[in-house]
Amino acid sequence: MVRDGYSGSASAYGRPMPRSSPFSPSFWRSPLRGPWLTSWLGVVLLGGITVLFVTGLVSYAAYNPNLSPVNDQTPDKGILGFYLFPWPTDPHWLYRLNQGVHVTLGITLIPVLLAKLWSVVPRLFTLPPARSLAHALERISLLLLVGGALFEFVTGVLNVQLDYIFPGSFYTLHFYGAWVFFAAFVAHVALKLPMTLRNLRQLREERSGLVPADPAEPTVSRRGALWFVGGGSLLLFVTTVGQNFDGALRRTALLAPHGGAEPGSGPGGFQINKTAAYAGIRESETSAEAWRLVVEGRDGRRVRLSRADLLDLPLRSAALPIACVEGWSTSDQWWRGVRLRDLAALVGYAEDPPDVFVESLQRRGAFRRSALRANQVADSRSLLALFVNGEDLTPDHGYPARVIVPAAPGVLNTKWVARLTFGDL
Ligand code: HEM
Ligand SMILES: Nc1nc2c(c(=O)[nH]1)N[C@H]1C(S)=C(S)[C@@H](COP(=O)(O)O)O[C@H]1N2
Ligand SMILES: [Mo]
Repeated sequence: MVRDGYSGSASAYGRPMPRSSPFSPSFWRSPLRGPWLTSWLGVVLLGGITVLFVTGLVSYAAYNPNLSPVNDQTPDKGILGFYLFPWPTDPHWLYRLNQGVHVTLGITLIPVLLAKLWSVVPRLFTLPPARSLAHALERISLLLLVGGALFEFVTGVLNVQLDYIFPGSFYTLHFYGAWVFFAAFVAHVALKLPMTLRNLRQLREERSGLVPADPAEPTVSRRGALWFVGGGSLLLFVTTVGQNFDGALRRTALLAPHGGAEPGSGPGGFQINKTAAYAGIRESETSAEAWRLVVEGRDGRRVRLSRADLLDLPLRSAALPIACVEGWSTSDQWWRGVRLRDLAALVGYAEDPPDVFVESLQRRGAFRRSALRANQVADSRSLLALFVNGEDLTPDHGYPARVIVPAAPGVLNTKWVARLTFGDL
């Protein structure tokens, strides 16, 4: 048996491994394995995972986590938050685009990731596990790379499909996991890029431990295998991307999370995240007699407004989408209500409106409170909406009143609002 010093671990214990053992190089027989396939899959992942990492970090910034603890799922991030910036309100579809790309691309890359792992799986079996300190370090970096990739993809998919199964902790796990995985990824790319580029340029493949010692008969060409992987990705893409649109296109999103409330048709017929029933909102608390909005501001100024009082204030319109961190979004809906900056003016902030802390009627649940930054309050399209698409908000979309802010993640568009506290946070 040839010992190539790398995958030739079969003889490391001085006796050959039986062919039935995955630690034996002759166990892996697919003639498709080799640096050409691995390099092509690697190049696709290089582009795709870089975009995933960037859109993921941007998604965290979009919450304005440094503004208030209620916006921050990862308060112990330390220097990993170095890049955070005040989230803008333009263009108004910014979060919709960012999160649509993040989730759709992540799902589309699953076949590529699995194919990449398949293409290098013989390398994951080496005995002894580490031959030297350098080799041990390299093995640990591969563990972080492969483990990190699987962890990020699995937690991401579980979150969008099972609807916050790890409430709160998902964001934290996915955020820290992204840094560990990406660090290992950068190291891996730095080590493999020269070889990748040579493999893609040359016709003759480099000598590589991936080429099987004892190849089986091919049943499909390498190009065929790449098309197969690409076809899988395409299938996932066309059954996912529709969740960012309405109507017939949305119905193509077979993989989008369902089982939630059906939005139905009519003015309120767009996707609902949590229903009023789920959030424990009772009709008795939202009625004209019962519901009051409390607005607090400078020097303890405080007003209580009924829905009728709000209707007497100047009403403004804005066409804005709902874009959820889970990767679904709606097209622009036509909202109508009172500008947040006009409400700030009622409690002593006639100029330069400050930040605002928003509280819902909802008593439990992670999204019952949120904080908006001064630039978001100041934007004339930021509303306490009372109507959507020409009619009263439906109970599930936040009746009697909800926040809607351009470019912000859905989470910050608090429904069933009960109190607004203006002031620097
Ligand atoms: C999710 C991301 C990735 C994972 C989980 C992954 C995993 C792996 C693993 C476990 C190996 C075997 C390691 C070894 O024995 O040295 C490997 C080899 C390799 N990877 Fe990656 N990789 C990823 C991304 C990439 C990228 C982005 C590139 C290209 C820039 C790339 C190019 C290569 C090459 C050329 C090899 C060596 C093939 C050979 O030795 O013949 N990989 N990869
Ligand atoms: N009070 C309250 N507001 C909330 C939520 C919630 O659970 N409770 N969910 C938020 C999330 S995560 C999203 S994506 C949007 C969804 O709004 P929609 O159901 O009207 O589409 O509402 C946000 N506002
Ligand atoms: Mo959301």
